[in-house]
Amino acid sequence: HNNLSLFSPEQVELAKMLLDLNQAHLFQHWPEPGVDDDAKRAFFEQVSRLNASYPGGLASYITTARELLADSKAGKNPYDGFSPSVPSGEILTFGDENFIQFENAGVCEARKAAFVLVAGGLGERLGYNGIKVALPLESTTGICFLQHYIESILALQEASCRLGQGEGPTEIPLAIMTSDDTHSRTTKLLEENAYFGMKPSQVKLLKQEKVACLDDNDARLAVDPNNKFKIQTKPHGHGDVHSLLYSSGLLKEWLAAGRKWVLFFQDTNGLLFKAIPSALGVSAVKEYHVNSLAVPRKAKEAIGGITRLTHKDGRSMVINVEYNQLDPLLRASGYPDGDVNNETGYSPFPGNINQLIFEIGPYLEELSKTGGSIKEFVNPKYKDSTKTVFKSSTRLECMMQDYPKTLPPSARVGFTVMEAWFAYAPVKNNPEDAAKVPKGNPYHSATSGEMAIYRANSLILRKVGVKVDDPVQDVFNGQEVDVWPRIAWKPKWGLTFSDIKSKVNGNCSITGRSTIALKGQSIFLQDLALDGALIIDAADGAEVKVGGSVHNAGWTIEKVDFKDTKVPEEVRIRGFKMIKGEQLEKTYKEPGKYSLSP
Ligand code: UGB
Repeated sequence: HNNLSLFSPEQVELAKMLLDLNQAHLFQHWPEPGVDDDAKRAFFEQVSRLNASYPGGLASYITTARELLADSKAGKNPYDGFSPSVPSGEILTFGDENFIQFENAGVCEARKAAFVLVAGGLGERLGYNGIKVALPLESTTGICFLQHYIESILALQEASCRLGQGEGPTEIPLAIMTSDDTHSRTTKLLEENAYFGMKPSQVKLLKQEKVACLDDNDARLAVDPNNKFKIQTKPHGHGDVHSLLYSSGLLKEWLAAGRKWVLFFQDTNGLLFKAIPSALGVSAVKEYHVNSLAVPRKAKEAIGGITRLTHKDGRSMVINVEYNQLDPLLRASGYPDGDVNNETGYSPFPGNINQLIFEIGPYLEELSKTGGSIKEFVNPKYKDSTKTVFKSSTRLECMMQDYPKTLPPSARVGFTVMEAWFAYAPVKNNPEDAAKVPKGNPYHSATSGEMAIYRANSLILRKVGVKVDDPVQDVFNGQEVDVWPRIAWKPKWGLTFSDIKSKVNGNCSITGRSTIALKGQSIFLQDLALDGALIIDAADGAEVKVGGSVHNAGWTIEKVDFKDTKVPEEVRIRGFKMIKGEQLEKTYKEPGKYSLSP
């Protein structure tokens, strides 16, 4: 009953499409022509965006939704016909001969890499109000995750170009997937900090769009409860990254520029870059089209399990089975106890940390066929057992690690297991939920994320011969953690094991109450005995030898309660703050050779 002349021919086409898709209810409450005409036109603008941002458009979205909702209603198991078994992958031990070889291979290869950070999620589980990449990685240097990631990529770029021979790209690009929830704050963080030293042209932001919500099993689109001229939308999941890389043309551009690898990573894992060089080395040496990083996983931990699935018809694939599906799948297929720890104290299924390395050539070839759409799922909450009415609207979702599900058996899909202490310490859970995590399982909180960095750095320095005191136990925000000396360094100080080894000489020791921050590429520790706090900042070209006995009152850790709203949110979610009592702090701004020996 609306006057069609109010609308452009494209808008009229969109209206027809919606009617053909059985979506007439979207117009039923529209007032007569002349009333709310602008809002009606805005409605079509939204429909146009929803149609353009989904591979195959809204028609394809609704068709898939109907199929998946019918399967869900029928209780169809997505793993029907598949039986799970424990796969075998490359297992790396930090610092051994094998690891060092893979690290070297990875650093050589890195100049041909491109990084993709998925940062469109708001982190509801963490309950933090800002964007997660702006959170401090640790409170000794106070740098945020994004700065650490960018500096790690730049350090890798520098090391790779130094080692690499012949022609090849000299800049490693970084793409960041944002969403309406994170886009403007991510842009602001980058712009206010001069891109943390990266060239602005090296960084590309790709914004994912939300998808339409669904009200019933017939995939009728939900009207936004706050605006009757709008379709309600919700996030589609990190799987959007594939279609965005494809539709933006970025992947093609990277391949044309001679790049070979794309590395995906998540917003808050402060240890990740310790594992990147060796994992990339595994991809290069083993010629993996797809390489997923994994860590030993405690049964029922909220990370997916890497599983071999073998179908009755003989098909077989190694794939992530999401944490909520692994236990039921095991129980239904000959493991009556489900997902349980074995004699090693861990689940036999390694945990997916969603750090993926793809070879660009085969990846782009596959996306050219699919447009980047990957297997989706739907998770409606039904009102009752008839499964006809939803408690609230639902939507299709997708996960980036599901990409290999549609690959042919000839694809070389592998995985690499790393020890969690140097590869995985995400910040995902709020203090209250973290405190409820079963004893022995990782907290994945801001508290454990920071403590994991000190632990990893302490263990790495021990491996290169530094005497580092044992940790002490303490409790912050209800979580019992090991507190190691607060050891922090910039990525350019120590990117790889060999790199770190070359910077530590003689008899060095660090006491348990100490803090050390090394911010510079060429800082060499020589017979250093540290008992207190030592902060060294050295510009590129300044070579500083640090030795002798450094003793001062140092920095202490003071507890903070997460409910104490007087304290900034990023501090109270970790449950402590640093009290900077006394330190030896030196800054070297000019190139040259220096010696610090108090
Ligand atoms: N993200 C987006 O960019 N867009 C979105 O729409 C959603 C998320 P979560 P999740 O390593 O611990 C994953 O919410 O999905 C980004 C794996 O599925 O932190 O619960 C978001 O910003 C799981 O198998 O994690 O679980 C963040 O950077 C397991 O590996 C990233 O996607 C688990 O991560 C992950 O989002 C893990």
